[in-house]
Amino acid sequence: MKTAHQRLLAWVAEVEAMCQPDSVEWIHGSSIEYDRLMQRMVETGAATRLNRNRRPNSYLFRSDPSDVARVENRTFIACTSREDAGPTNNWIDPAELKKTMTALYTGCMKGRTMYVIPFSMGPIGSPLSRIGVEITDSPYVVVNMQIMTRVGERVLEALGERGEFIPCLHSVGAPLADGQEDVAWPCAPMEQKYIAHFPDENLIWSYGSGYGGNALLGKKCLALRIASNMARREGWMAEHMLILRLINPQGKRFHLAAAFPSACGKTNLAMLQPTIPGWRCECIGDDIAWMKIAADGRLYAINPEAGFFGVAPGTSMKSNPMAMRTLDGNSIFTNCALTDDGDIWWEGMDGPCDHAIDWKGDDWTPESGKVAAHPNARFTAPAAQCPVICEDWENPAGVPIDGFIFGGRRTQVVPLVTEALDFDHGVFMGAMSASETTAAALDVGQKLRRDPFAMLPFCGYNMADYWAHWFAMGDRLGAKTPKIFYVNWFRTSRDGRWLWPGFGENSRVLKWICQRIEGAIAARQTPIGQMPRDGDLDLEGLDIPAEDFAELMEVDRRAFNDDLDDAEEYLARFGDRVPKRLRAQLEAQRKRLA
Ligand code: SAT
Ligand code: MN
Repeated sequence: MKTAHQRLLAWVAEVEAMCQPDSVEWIHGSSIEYDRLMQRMVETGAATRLNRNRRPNSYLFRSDPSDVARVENRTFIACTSREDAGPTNNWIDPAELKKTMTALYTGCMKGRTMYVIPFSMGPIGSPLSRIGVEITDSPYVVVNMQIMTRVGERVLEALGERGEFIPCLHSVGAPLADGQEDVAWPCAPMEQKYIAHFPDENLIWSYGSGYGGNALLGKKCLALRIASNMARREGWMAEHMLILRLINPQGKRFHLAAAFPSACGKTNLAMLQPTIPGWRCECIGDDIAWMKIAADGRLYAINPEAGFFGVAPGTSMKSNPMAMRTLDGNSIFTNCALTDDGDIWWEGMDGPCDHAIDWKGDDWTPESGKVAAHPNARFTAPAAQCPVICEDWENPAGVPIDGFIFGGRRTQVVPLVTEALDFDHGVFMGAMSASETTAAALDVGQKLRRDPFAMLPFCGYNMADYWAHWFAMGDRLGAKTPKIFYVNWFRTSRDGRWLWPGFGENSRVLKWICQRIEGAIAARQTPIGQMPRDGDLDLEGLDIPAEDFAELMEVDRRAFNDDLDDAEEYLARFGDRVPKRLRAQLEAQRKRLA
């Protein structure tokens, strides 16, 4: 591989000496190389090629049943002082963690190939982009990185001889003894898994897991945990947000960035098909936004990724037709079911399935009494294949953000849509966000948890300092701060029915949001923020009983007051690092609710 980058070459040599792979391969980023890797994995049994007539150039992988999602309890922020990681992150002293992990890494790639993947987060050449180099012994990681990021020679070219890169070391943690046969999905036991971040030196070390955000290190590890640290130091923002462009019937464009926790519908919203006449929606990103203030004083966002790593179950022509069409080919499926005609299937996909091989490789029928696809089964697909991808999705300058949306999965209490009274109040809304947990993380149980800005598992430093950073960005943006909204698509009635149809119908809420951004419409002030006046939300053609709609928009003062008590307790965990402005917002909300 042609690079004269001495620091990179030295790091690769150092890792090779420590991990002792059988061979080293640099990833060039060509399709021939991709096909060759896939072919090899089909031969070893790690991958299944899907029926070419149904889904060309697509493959299915089954993970080890113990390695199916991010492991938050094994994810560490190893900065010098524990306080800088804050109470929401797991902390280990960096020297100690390096010692532990060096022992694990020593000889860990025996019997395997070590791949070196130069990758760019963001369009190559954008001032907002950052370069990383992932070393991994997992060919599955390589092919996923090839879809999720821009990889290979063009990245090395951009890096030059002295460019900055973020070293990302990954191993599945399963060395092979001489002659030992490999398994389809090698990984290490839970107590040996470490997803480690060293923010003081922009370094990522991951060991023991081959799945998703634990292993595709450009995504959560670099683009969120490390980037959030860099963004704070350098005055920009790295957020767990989708980015979309809405176009109203007059052709006016609005750019919205929305933060929801994992598996709460970011991909669906990012590819939404508006049900209201004349409105169009285009996708820019479905998971991560990097945002910077440009010369005109406004906030511009890029999607640092090049693909979608989306939750498969529940994705259908009804819930997300644009995602389904994105998956027509050139895609990777993990832990989905394999149908008799060599295609994939999952719960919630259009049409039933009578027989399949389930995600564990076992025979499955609807009578089996278990799911065919794992709840956190994923698809990996190139963003460029999305039929509604925005023409500006790779614009190096990004798109100007008009509004932020926060939200989560709340079956109770939180109404359909609220607008913050001002930017500070919006930061309060974001900071106090809570959501019912999903299958995206393996070890968090099923409960309601606070997930500030949907960044709980992804903020690479003290969350209280992160809130302060939001206030600081607001101050710098001044009159050009995006408006802030809070939505909840998931509220149910007292008898357990969904109160809102969701999916494409969410365009009705987005329309109101755009009208508010334009200043085209007034709103009704409530103790928790601005809400649509009667008749302002476009419900034409929807058949929602008036009582249901009233329940959907209900602001239960008692419940919100109780929530503030809980919020105060939550804030106490952060001690005096909590920004005074956040506490002031809490007090103001209490007064309004009184
Ligand atoms: O596995 S990932 O972390 O990439 C997906 C998610 O949990 O959002
Ligand atoms: Mn995510």
